[in-house]
Amino acid sequence: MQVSDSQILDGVRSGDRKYFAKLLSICEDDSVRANHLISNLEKRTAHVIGITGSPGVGKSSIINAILDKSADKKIGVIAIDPSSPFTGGSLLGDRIRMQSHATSKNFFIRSFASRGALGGLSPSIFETCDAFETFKVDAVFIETVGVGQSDVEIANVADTVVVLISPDGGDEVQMMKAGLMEIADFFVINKADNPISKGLLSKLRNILEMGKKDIPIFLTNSITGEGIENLTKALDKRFSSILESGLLARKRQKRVTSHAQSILRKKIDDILQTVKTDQLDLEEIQKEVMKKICGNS
Ligand SMILES: Nc1nc2c(ncn2[C@@H]2O[C@H](COP(=O)(O)OP(=O)(O)O)[C@@H](O)[C@H]2O)c(=O)[nH]1
Ligand SMILES: [Mg+2]
Repeated sequence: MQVSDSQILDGVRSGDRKYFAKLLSICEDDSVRANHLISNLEKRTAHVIGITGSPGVGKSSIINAILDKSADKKIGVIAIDPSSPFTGGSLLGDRIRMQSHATSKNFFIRSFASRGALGGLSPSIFETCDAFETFKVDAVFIETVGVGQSDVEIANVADTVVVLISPDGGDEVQMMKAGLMEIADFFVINKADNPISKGLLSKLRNILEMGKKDIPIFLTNSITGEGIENLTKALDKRFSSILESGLLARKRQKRVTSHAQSILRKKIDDILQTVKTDQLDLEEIQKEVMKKICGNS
């Protein structure tokens, strides 16, 4: 069904989910049109929260548990699925995990492939966040893939980064990448039902004491919901405080640059896809790449 820009604008303004879903699809397929539509809509600042950590740590489950306790809020969820570089297909596991909320009137769950561009976040994540703000949600949760670049780059789009670790992932504290320490605003030890979590907590405390930042640690059980209310209260409190202190405004300013970078990266990636690299003459390949990047002038 072809939907005109004015139909989408009117639909989103009147709070119609159907038209908002259309706007989210446009964010994925056509960033120029998405940005045009978004710029014509009123926005309300939402707390953008990145949830990161290794696969299996409980990222989808914790978002699910937070939604369970947030019936009074309007929330958007963006799940970045691992995608196959060959087919571009994405796994739908996360969507299934959150399915119990998928039909709820106040929650919007969107999962899309990371599309494995040249590292970096897909521009559509920025646009999807902006779109959620035009639909006046209170918060947007972004679940990262849990491996590689998007883990650390989530700090370029989120206002608050929550790093999850769990006791069943081996010695996660030891293995934890330095980058994750730097971007974490909150640490969550999930699967607190596992007795090893207490030891993990003291290990993490020791490590954090040596660092510069004072990062709070939460213990949660995403299955029973234990510890989730503590976490959601702390997230709300942080949102008010970064709004007031001006930190949020500074983060959003930086985000504009990251968004522009992601658009440029995608453009270059698209150009490179069209260059035939199966020919052996490196000089020819180089010339062709430069011609495409610099244009025909
Ligand atoms: N025992 C226990 N299992 C959990 C908890 N949170 C998640 N899980 C389980 O851990 C597995 C991975 O969870 P998932 O949310 O898919 O992890 P993700 O890959 O980080 O999104 C699933 O089988 C969950 O049921 C928890 O707090 N306690
Ligand atoms: Mg998941």
